[in-house]
Amino acid sequence: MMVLSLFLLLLLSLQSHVTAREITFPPVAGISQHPVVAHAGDEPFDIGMSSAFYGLTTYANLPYVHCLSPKDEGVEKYDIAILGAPFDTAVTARPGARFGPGGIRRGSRRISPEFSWDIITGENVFLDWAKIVDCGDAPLTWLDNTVALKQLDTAHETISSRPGNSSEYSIPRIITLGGDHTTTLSALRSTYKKWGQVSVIHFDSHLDTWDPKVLGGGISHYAGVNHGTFLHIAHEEGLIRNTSIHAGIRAPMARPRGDLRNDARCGFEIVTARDIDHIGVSGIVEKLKKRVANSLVYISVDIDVLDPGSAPGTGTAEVGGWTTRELLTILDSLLGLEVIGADVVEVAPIYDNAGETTVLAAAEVVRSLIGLMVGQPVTST
Ligand SMILES: [Mn+2]
Repeated sequence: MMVLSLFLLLLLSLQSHVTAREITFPPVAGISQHPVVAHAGDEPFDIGMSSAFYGLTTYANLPYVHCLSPKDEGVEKYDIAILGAPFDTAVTARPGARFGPGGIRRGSRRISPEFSWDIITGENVFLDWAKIVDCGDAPLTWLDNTVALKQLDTAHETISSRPGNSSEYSIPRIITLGGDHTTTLSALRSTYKKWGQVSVIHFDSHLDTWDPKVLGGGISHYAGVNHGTFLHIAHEEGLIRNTSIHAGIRAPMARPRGDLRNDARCGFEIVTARDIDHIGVSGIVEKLKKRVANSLVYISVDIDVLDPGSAPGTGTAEVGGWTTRELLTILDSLLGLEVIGADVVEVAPIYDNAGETTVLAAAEVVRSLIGLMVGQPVTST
């Protein structure tokens, strides 16, 4: 009897211990803009502070701001804006990147700005000087690519025309979540209006400087504007400097001499995917930094720069690419460049796997890009 009583007492004490732990749920991950107080037992606790998995999905649980409002009144200021570009009707292989912005946000679901100190860089990019917000997606038609790009041009101009929140930036920076790679053309048109010509660091397995006559077949002007020609067009429009560079190239070409000659004419040098086997990550970083030195930089990351083993969820996958770790190290090592715009494109979640390998990688790439914007020495603007 005595033994049984002691056992019951022990059970009761365990029960009350569990209940007490539930009541005093520790305030960790997650930023709560609108704290919801609930009761577990007798004590109230803030649901928002107990989990990153609540509310509507923004990139990294950042606050949503209606940056695309036609009015200035009532729109919160920001320094770095995340903008989705759900567009995939200018691809040459598999479609699906219109769902990229939603996929990358889903891949970032676990990221909580308050719980993001990075042991590698020693920084929490979200809690530095910059106010970072998610502007949602630009409204883009899927029936007319010319109109869709004009809509995206307008979205970029609207977002970058508002005053920055801090005194560090007079012009807010935008990180675009693609969308197929054609969406970068709108971003470059917008950066040209604000900053003039920029050098592009283009992470991709493909050149994307193809002449529209080669990739598009010269069928029509409309057909020639696509995700494999946008850098050719950016060059023709005078948006980019001739000190640009590709990184991770390995895809097949139509006419090696012609394609490469045209690529050089568009202002690009090439770092191939296999260069990493010869000169390593540090050799690649050195090449990239040297090429764009002393100029403003736009960084475009086509997720197909990664090997399909690291990022299967993309439209035109090419084997023999870099790992996620290699790409993140290269990106983080570019600290010090003046990055005035960036994007992560060609994420097509339909081809991703159950472990969401691609969208998790894309979410981390976005975090590295934010790090370059937050950590860079601000000089001209
Ligand atoms: Mn591309």
